[in-house]
Amino acid sequence: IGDPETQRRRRLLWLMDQYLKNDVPSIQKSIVDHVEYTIARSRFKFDDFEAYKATAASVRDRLLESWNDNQQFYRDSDSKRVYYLSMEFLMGRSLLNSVFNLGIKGEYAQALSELGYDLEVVVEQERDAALGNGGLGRLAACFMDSLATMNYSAWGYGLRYQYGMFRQQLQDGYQHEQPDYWLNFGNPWEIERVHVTYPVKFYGKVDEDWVDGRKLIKWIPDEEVEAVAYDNPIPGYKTSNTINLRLWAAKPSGEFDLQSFNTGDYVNAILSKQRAETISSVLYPDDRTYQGKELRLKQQYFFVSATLQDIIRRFKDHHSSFDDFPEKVAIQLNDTHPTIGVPEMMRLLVDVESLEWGKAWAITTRVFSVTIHSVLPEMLEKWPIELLQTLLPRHIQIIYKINTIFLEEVKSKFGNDYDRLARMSIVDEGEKKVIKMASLALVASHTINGVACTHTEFLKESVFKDFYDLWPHKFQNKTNGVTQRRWLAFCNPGLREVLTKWLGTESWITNLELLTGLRQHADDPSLQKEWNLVRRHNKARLALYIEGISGVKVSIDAMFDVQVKRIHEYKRQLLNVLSIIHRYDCIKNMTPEERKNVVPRVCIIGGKAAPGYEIAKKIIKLVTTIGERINNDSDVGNLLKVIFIPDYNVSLAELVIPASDLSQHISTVGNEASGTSNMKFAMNGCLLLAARGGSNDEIQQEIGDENIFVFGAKAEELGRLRAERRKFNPPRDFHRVIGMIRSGEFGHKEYFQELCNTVDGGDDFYLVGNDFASYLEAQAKVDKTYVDRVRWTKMSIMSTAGSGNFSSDRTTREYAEEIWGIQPVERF
Ligand code: 4GP
Repeated sequence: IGDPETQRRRRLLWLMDQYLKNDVPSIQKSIVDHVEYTIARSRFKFDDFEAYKATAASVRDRLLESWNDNQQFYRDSDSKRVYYLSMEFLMGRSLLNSVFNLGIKGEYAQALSELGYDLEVVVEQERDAALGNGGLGRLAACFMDSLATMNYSAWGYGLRYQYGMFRQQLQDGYQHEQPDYWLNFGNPWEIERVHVTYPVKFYGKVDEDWVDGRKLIKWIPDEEVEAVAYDNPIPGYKTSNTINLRLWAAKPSGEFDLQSFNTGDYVNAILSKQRAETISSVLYPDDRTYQGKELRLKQQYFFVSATLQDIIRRFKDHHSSFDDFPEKVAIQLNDTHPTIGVPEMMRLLVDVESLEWGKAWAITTRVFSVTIHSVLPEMLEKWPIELLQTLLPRHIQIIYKINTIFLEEVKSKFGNDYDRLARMSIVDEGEKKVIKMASLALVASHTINGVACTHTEFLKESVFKDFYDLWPHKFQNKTNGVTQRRWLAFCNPGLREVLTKWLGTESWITNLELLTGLRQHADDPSLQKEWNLVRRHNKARLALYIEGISGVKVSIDAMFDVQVKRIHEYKRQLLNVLSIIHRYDCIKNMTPEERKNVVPRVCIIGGKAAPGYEIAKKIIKLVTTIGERINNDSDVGNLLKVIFIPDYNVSLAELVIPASDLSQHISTVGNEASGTSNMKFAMNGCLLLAARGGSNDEIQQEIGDENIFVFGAKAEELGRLRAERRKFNPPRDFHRVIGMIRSGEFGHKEYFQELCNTVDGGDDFYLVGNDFASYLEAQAKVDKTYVDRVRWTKMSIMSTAGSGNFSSDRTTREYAEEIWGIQPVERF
């Protein structure tokens, strides 16, 4: 009955109804179907990896439905969207996160178990999507989860690197980098959009032409590649809002074929086309250091050009005039990496869409905002003008024009203050002319934010002071946060149960502030008992893992003392290692009777060093070297173990964080913009040993001075201590420990000299010697507290209770309300 169209729709709805049920038999059927029809294995015989692939495909089916409906809903409602542009997304694994968010974890576990598979084993088959270095990339991933969960209309944009973050292997205790072939066995979570492609052009020259009294500028590029979209559905927790992360891959373009293929050198012509793919092939593994490599700039431009063409195309589907563009589009730049998008936006609006410059600029500056994640001015990107001129000849013209108009504005406010003009100019006219990308981002953005209170204050008072004087209204703080779904509810199921029981609700999973409700129970012996049971269980899991990778048996009665993060001098893993050596030395010099009072510790360190960062690599070797010695010293036994966990990544973090008693966030004061792992540890009831600065300060405020171990120099002392560091004489213990390394006590005498020089002999830039005494004092306090189990447990509960503010739900809500001007839009 009904017209053919109605009949067709009815049929489709009926079919759909048959398809995506979430009861156990339907799930089993869909898994087995995928075994048979997607991966072409026999349903009677498939291994755990194949079970993973089939399960992932089955979960993806379920994601796609709401994802498709969602995109349709966004289109129809035409509400304002935020586009989050990031060169890095450190997503980790998707399977467990997806079934949890969709509320079907129990069903999948049962479905698999009845088929003879264990969900816990199956999820371990998944390779991490490691398209990021560290904090910045993981923050972007947490934001995606929060934006989806809170029903924001949001898209992420990034690059689909074929090689993600390198895999770290240890050979004889030295770091070796192995390529991360993460796409080798296929990525079941992505959808290749063969029809969503854009040309991206490079090099060539700019021609001018006069048509009807109007100057027409024409960029004649001589290289073209194609950007192909790969979509990754991101489900929110308990909502139908499934947002999109669109990653671009570079492919050879079909254009320009004639010329190259007429040369007669057919094979070379093909090979040169194939090189197009290198643009998106590899993630640069140097976090926080700017390298100035041409390929990196190509990646940046490739990324933003495809993204902006896509955004504009989507806008034009519904709108005929650009006047509404800022009402419909907000673009967030995750650090300065996508800043070349500013001149690209101007080029698209002026050269392609024929808007007048002033109008295009008014639109651009209402759309862009930027987050800064760094502290040191030398980390800010600067691109040589020559390079830009060759690679993007039209863009450099646009940058010059932006700069000229901008400097006029500065002059009109501050007069001919040439020093100020030179400092603020986007073009640095020094010996080697460069473009300062941060300045360009600041000029074009309506809002600039730092990532923790002290960091934002620092930006205003120091690196960007001139800009702050000019535009104080542009600066905002947005303290980072992390998603409590992945980082608490899913990775720590034991604690999740306890929290839900004692808070009387599961709502903390979307409203983390509710954790404060734990405070009133912190002294309750039965909560303390349940708390510690969960913690011991988590520690036992980690102990098993450690034994598996190192053969070292660790006691779960010992304190698990953890420092996991990228290896950097400013993060001061060396301070930790020196104190471990000091601890070892003390134990060695004790009588057996005295040793009875030592609090046993397992010191766990993990993290990758950038491949060219020699000092960081030496730090890793020092950890493994002293580990070798200490772990095999029978005088020491269980009193001290030192473990280096290789290839630290998101999945390992999910194992390590819930099992940690103490975690170290000890970057030199004023050098860590924010820090986010401290939030994850605190949430999971781990106590923090923290230097001042960044988000440590805010965590301390929330959880209370008495529940955290803070040490070291204060922010206001930094300048003086640095200036006077060559005169500073570190304590005796410091010299003794350095002396032990230098004299070859642990072997590799020559190899470690250079590392010792970085903190000993005058130039201790990161103030390791200065903070050593105060750090040891804090460590002694940690030991003393650990033996008082009731007190320690209370502090642990109070850490969780005080973490409510550090959810990325709170952070993204602040961005949405105060920067992007968008509201949640829920589809029912
Ligand atoms: C990091 C900062 O070093 C860290 O303090 C901050 O928590 C994180 O960004 C997120 O805001 N920066 C990077 C980077 O990872 O590559 O610059």
